[in-house]
Amino acid sequence: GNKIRLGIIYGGKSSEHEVSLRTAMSIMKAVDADKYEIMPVYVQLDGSWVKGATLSGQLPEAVDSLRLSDGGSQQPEDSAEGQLVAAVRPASVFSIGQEIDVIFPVVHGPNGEDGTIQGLLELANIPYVGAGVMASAVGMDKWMMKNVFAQAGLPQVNYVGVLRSEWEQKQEETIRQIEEKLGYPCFVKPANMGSSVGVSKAKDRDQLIEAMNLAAKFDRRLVVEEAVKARELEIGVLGNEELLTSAVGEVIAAKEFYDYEAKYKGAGTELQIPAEVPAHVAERMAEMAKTAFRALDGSGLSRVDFFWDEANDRLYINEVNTMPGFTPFSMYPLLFQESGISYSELIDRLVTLGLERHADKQRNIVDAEELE
Ligand code: G1L
Repeated sequence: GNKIRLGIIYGGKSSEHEVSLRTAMSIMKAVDADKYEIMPVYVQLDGSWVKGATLSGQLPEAVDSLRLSDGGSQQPEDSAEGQLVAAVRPASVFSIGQEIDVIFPVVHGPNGEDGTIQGLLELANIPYVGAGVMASAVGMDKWMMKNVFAQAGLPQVNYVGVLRSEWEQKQEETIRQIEEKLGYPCFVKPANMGSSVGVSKAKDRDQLIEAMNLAAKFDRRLVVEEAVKARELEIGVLGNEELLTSAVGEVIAAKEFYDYEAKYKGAGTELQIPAEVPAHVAERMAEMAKTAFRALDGSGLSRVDFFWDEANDRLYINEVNTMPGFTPFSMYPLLFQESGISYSELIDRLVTLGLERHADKQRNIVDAEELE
């Protein structure tokens, strides 16, 4: 039969550009060439888009060959790598949509706010893999995510949301509120960052002020959390309506906390899969992860992160990641590998789930006149 035409949007303006390139490469290599045709769409560091020639069979060998460039022309031309490339506008997904069946978005929104790429794909009516606009946006905003968890009755560590303007205008009052509700040590985080940029731990008032000032450089919405002494456990969720959960993994950080370096450079962290935890902990995690996924209205996949206070057997949900690390060596794919689903099967299933979610959306009446 006909091959599935899979678009991959990768690169992007964000700090995760290189991670995105490596992820896109892994996906391209893993898919079955008899089943898929790949159309690469590279978002350059400056935000401009370049569409590559369709790949079927012969795949690029090196990540560098994915750094498509163009002569600034809108016409297709031969690139240095001998591939046909063309500069395109983000809005040209509207025409790309004619040439592909489903898109795998491996890129954060141009402003680091998620849901933007998904919104573009919604407008273009193109099926895509993973979370929709709302789940992507909420999953990117730690403050909003905590509000959603609270509403769903999920246990989480105490937190305080602070606006940058509040911090700047009412510093003393804010400090008093944080000390009263949380005390020390606590974590201060910008609400919007996918990674751990701008995050720090405060052990006293001076450190809190420093941490707040740092986080306020990255977002106008800040979250302060109680720091609990706990193990960091993670689980994968796969599905749209019917959800599968994976084995449980543990992140063992050698550093003071799971920081940007550790998370992205792999320095000082170790993944333990499966985690050595009692069955009742894994079972509770699976239930809570599905509750969280549904509360956010996730689709396709999510990695759900927890804190487990072993001494008191307390489990707290930390966050849902709708765009988790996704190379074959990342936690999410490794968790499903442990559960018997290989990397390429995972991609197959995600593509199918994206197509199913799109078909389900097509059922909706969007114009009341259609009823008449
Ligand atoms: F499309 C999926 F499956 F939803 C998806 C998209 C993006 C899964 C995982 C990711 N991950 C990334 O894009 C990243 C971790 C490389 C950040 Cl740029």
